[in-house]
Amino acid sequence: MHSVTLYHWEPNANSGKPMLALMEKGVAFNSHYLDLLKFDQHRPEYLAVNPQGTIPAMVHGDRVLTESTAIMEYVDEAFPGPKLMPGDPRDRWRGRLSLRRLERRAENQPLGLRKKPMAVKLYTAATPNGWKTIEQAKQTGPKMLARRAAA
Ligand SMILES: N[C@@H](CCC(=O)N[C@@H](CS)C(=O)NCC(=O)O)C(=O)O
Repeated sequence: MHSVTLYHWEPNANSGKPMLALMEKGVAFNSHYLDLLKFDQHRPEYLAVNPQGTIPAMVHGDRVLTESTAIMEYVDEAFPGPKLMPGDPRDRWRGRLSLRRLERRAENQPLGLRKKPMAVKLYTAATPNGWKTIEQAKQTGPKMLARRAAA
């Protein structure tokens, strides 16, 4: 079977989605961590994988897949293991609706290969005082993630 490599950050909404799908299916994968706050996603090695400079991206054999929801659907169909989507069409609709809502919330955050990693924008929205600079985010971001992981 072809090997699977997942390029991801912390298991937040976008990176966590394909991670969960792979783990639920029992698919072994190589984990390639990119630190958004260090702009790893802008490095030429990664842009050669995904020129959009966003994560997650998954490489399966010679195929590069992007877009977290589409990756989940691919994982569900391409690998054996428990079905991730329910059999009943109404339940599938409900599942797709939840994912679409999640995507819309993420899409409302401006994307930013360009100047600021999206993580900074997201956490700016999520923290009471907001992060005004990338430096601030770098200082408090890892602590916030550690707190979240410990919770
Ligand atoms: N719609 C895409 C969004 C991917 C995305 O924007 N990911 C963020 C991290 S959660 C990112 O890579 N941001 C990098 C940046 O903005 O520089 C998906 O669902 O995969």
